[in-house]
Amino acid sequence: MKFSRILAAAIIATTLGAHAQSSTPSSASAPVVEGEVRRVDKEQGKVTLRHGPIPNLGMDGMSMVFRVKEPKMLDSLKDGDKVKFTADKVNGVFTVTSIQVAN
Ligand SMILES: [Cu+2]
Repeated sequence: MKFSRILAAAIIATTLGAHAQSSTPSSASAPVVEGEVRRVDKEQGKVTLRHGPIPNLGMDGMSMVFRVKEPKMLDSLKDGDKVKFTADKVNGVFTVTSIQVAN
């Protein structure tokens, strides 16, 4: 009984968290991070970025693949672009929530 109540609370918390993320402007909730585009995958809606530290995700600098919140965000990106972006964990997936070229 106790376990199922904890589980229910966790599910509710997760749902509320997802709601808060989607209704809050990303620029207000996540710090802007500098990065460089390594690879754009429009079919999969993904981008590989070499990025600096991302404090809200507890990450140091590295190269990794992100999902993008909107596929059209990839249209203005190409390999080698210097970018400024915000990232968050959306439904358990590291996701770029905003991005702009900073050349
Ligand atoms: Cu990373």
